[in-house]
Amino acid sequence: MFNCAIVKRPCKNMINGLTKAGLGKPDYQLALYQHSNYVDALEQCGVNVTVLDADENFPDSTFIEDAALCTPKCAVITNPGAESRKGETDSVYQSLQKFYESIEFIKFPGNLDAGDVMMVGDHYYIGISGRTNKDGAEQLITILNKYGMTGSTVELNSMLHLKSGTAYLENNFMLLAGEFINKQEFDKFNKITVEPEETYAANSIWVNEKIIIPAGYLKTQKKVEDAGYEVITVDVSEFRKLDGGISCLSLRF
Ligand code: CIR
Repeated sequence: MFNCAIVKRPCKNMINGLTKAGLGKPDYQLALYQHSNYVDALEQCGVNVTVLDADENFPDSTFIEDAALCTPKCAVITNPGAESRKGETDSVYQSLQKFYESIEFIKFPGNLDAGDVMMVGDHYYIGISGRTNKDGAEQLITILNKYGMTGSTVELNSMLHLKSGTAYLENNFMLLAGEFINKQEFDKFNKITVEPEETYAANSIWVNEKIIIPAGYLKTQKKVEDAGYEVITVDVSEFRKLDGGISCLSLRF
């Protein structure tokens, strides 16, 4: 059960965010509109949403998920792998102090984007990616162990983050796309596989028994509904242009 979420409004400078999508620059006004629909969707799931102000110094800062990992026992401020994103953690640290007594930090030479971390109960899968290195993953596993939780690593080949292609939907269901479909680590889950043309829809989230998925991915939506879930869709096309989406836009705890 999540009671809280934190989001950060996109800044005008988001049009200069990091991307490999090749889908053109986001439309800022449309992004703002989509972001407020996203907040509405979280509220429909029963969470209290804190909205942080936009920060023009950090084009990618609306993808707040990467700056911290929120567990039931502690928060972990990350050390984002992209140079332009490292300073995003300051404001996230400040806001998490209101919610957490225990806050830990990933430190140099460890890099970690929390978009690479997937929570499955007390266990956390950590993607080793272009953004998260082994040192960062080892630091996180040591922190998790300190609080009675565990972690293990998953190697990535081509996706940006682990949760670009995976989502744990609770009740043993896992949504999987592309390179993750055949990963043996995930064989013990009931796999809901995403068709190649809908890969982007794997970036979805479970929030209090509802699943928020990007609008326009009808095959995935149907598969998730057939698994017994109520689905809420949100159009996040402008965030997709920056390789981000539904999970990247919030911290949930
Ligand atoms: C980046 O490249 O860092 C951003 N443009 C997108 C981050 C997406 N975050 C995520 O998948 N957790």
